[in-house]
Amino acid sequence: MEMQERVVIVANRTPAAKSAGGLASGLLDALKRQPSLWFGWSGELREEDSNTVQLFSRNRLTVAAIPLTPDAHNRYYNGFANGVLWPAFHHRLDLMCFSEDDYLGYLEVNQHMAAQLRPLLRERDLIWVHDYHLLPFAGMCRQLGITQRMGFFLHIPFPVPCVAQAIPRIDELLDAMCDYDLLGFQTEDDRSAFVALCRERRPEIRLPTTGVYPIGVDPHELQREAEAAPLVELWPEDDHHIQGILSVDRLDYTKGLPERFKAYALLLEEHPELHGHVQLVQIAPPSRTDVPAYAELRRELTALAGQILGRHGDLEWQPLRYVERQHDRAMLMPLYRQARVGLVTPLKDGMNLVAKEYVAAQDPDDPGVLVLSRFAGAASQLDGALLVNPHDPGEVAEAMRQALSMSREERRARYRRMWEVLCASDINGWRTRYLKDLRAVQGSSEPLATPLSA
Ligand code: GDG
Repeated sequence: MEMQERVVIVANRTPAAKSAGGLASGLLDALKRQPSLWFGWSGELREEDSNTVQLFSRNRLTVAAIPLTPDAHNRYYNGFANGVLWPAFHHRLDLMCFSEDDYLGYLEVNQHMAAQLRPLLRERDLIWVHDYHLLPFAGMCRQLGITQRMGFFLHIPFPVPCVAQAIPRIDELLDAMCDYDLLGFQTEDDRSAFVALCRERRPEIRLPTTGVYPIGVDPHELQREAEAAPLVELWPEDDHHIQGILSVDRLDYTKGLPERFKAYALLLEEHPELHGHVQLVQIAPPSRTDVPAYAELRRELTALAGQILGRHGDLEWQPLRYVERQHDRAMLMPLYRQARVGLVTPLKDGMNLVAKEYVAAQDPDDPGVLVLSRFAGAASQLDGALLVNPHDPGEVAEAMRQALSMSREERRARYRRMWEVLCASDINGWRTRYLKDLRAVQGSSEPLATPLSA
């Protein structure tokens, strides 16, 4: 009897890890129905015995988790992945901090992971590798004689060529990416930036098949979660009813948090009539706290929050609530539904699932308004949002004002357009389209998928 196909997910972290992040929430939703193996780092740092693989099962998903040594993890994760690739891919060359030693650590961990995965593989596995931590993983697998089909999906943006060329070792990284059979991107801009860079720097290399697969959510399930009675009523409908603006982001410099706070301060400055009637709730759990740029951001943000509270607040009204504690999704969804405005203004973002979750959570009869950065991948799909330049505080403040006063009729019309997009490109479609294309790939270098437009 022929063995059933199995999908093998390879990602930096296994889903056991409790951390805020789009990759885990996006993929876990997608894996409910398929026999699959998820392989990655357990989150555990150990000096010795780094060859142990812990295996456990969750329904149809088996998780294989490996520990890393503190030194390997520091060079691979903090050093190269988050000290070079993350800032550069988000167009923040000023924050990029390269060291040869970190780069070697990055390659070593990729090689180590490939070696640990090899004995777990079966002949009919389809291997689907995720994100910038694992750009050279396919090449390491091929060197070890792993022949199964391998695809890669980049969750973050791909930088435009003039920025990408500044990344040390970019040519080696491009060559390594070309060892995959299928490269998936969030938007057509990302895909074409990759292809343009390869044509410019590696004209002789054979490009793998590339495609565009904007990650989605499960809108119906999120809607159900959002309808649940909220554990917290943020803005009770009493005499002093306050209109809520909600933002939820990992505390990351790509998410545009200081710029957002400045735009909100400007709104309060220019519209004193809103005082007492509006409140911004910012949920921002810290992440990557070992990377220096993140500690600096946290200091800047808490100072700005203090300024807004001190300047505009009074004994009866707090214009801002700033919360670092992480909340799980079931808790978040009813909160999204209470907010008149979902404020999602990253400076650059691969997709941004919070934008899609906010829309999915709304009451169709009386929905809130999404204010969305043009530089989030989600902006290529969600044209019912008020699209803004997050670097322009005046523009963001004006969009907030417009959202707060928008008629119910217009809110409904905008919501309906976005709801249809969420349903037409949901998380299950994302997974099945990608895997179908990975199965079908013949080694052509033509783009396979066109963007699912709004
Ligand atoms: C990367 C790319 C891309 C749950 N509790 C909290 C929280 N969550 C969930 C949210 C959402 C996810 O985490 C955050 O996803 P995003 O897409 O907004 O952002 P990244 O973590 O940067 O994800 C991104 C994504 O991968 C998927 O491809 O869309 O562009 O950067 O599902 O519900 N999030 C926060 N606080 C919580 O307490 N911030």
